[in-house]
Amino acid sequence: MSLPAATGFLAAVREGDESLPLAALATAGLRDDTREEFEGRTVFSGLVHSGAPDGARARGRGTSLVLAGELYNREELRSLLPSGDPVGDAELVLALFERYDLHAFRLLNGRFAILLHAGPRVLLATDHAGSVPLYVSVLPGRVTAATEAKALRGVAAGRALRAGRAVRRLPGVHQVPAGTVLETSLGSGTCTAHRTWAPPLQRRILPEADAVDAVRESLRRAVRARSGQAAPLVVLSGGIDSSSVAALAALGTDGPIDTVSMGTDVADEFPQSRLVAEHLGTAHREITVTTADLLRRLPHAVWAAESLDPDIIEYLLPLTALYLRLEGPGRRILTGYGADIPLGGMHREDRLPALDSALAHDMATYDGLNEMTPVLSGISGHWSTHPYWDREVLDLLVTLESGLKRRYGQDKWVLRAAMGDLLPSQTVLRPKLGVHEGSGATSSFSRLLTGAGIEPSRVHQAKRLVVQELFDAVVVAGRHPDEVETAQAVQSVADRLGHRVGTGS
Ligand code: IOT
Ligand code: MG
Repeated sequence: MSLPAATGFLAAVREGDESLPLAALATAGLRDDTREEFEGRTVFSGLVHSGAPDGARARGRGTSLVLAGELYNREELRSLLPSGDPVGDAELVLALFERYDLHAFRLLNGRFAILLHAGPRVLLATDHAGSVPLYVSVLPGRVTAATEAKALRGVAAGRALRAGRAVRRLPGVHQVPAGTVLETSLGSGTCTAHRTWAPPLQRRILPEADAVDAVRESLRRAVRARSGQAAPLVVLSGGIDSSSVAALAALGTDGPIDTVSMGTDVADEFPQSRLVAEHLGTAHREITVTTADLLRRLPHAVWAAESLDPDIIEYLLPLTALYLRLEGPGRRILTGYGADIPLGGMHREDRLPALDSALAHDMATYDGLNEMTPVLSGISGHWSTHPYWDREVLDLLVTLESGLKRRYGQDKWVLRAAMGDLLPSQTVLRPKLGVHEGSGATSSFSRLLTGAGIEPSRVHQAKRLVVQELFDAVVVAGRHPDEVETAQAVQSVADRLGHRVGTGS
């Protein structure tokens, strides 16, 4: 099977037998709705699946579990249980729960969101990175959870939860934090958060050669665990992050892997990605999106990511546009996303204290941005996964002392050194260019705003307001992004900002 059993869900546990919500998710795929009774409780699960929905569900005595996503340390986990036991990821987690209770979630390295019902307890769990967003609404006697906030818009307003993050203009809807099990008691609706992972604060000292070997080996495992049976597709910019993923995927696959590179009429990284594709012998494609089409996809990026951060939306916009152009059956897509966070790659100066500060800041603030959400590719039926945010890779990269990241005048040195023999030297030495720069997304969005009369000094503020307006349309009001126009949101923000200037307020 090339995709996880389920890529999204809406699930509900009710005391008694009440009417249940419809799973209105943006994630595309086959749908399966199941309703079961457990000792007076009704458990509903609406899945987006890839052909075998039962692989995403597990049942025990008085317990049940639904899982969107997948695990990457299955073998390790299975070694904890009597042999021959669970097959699918959902069954594996439920078996571990029977042994470790909620501490089972501390063992998992994966990309998942889970609802586990065990008698009067309902547990909601995210992976260490919160990479599959999970939202919940809780009232006494009723817990409803979904992998997309918009799916909970029709649910009766839940109570305020200190343990979760409130979602803009969706009363009672909260996002479960990254690396957390939210334990709710069905009868009273009380909630407790248990942290299962936290970003490491300490730094490790390793000799160069050991650090390089450790990075290569952990990334190799992460790529392998994510590659599936068929040849994976790597979204390739020709930078060191995605080129390393492609190189390791090619190394672990018989026959050529697929790569795809996206560009616009104003900017692309085609020559740089072609160089890597030729070097690795991949089946490579180039997809050009016009700037007008790119900007028209802003509502889709917000719809998929449910993020209010304008910088994040700019990173995700070119990827959204690319995924929407990938036709055919659902593909397993590997990206180089996230490497810059633990390696300080967005940081363009030489001083180590500044690099460490940027890193500490980024590791303390990623939660809730939804930049790694699978819904981005899920709206076109694909499944994306990010090896640099594998739990083991991330732990290693974060903790390496910053002198290994910035060394000999290079950024991300330890990664470049680890991949030196698998890639062209030009690629290994290539300086960072963000996807928002390489596609012209940032500059095109800025020009759209200044063209609507917004002062250059207020462009960033205006971007935030445009994203907010789009969020209100496609998430809060539940409109389809095909029916929402970027130009209209821009005009309305320009009017608001212009008006404020005019009235001097
Ligand atoms: P960037 O690293 O440029 O791109 C992320 C991934 O998107 C790449 O590794 C690659 O797999 C894919 N990609 C980029 N450009 C193309 C292209 N033209 N064609 C095909 N695929 C492409 C922003 C960034 O610079 O992305 N993301 C950073 C930082 C996130 C900041 N977040 C935070 N502080 N919380 C990152 O680490 O990826
Ligand atoms: Mg990158």
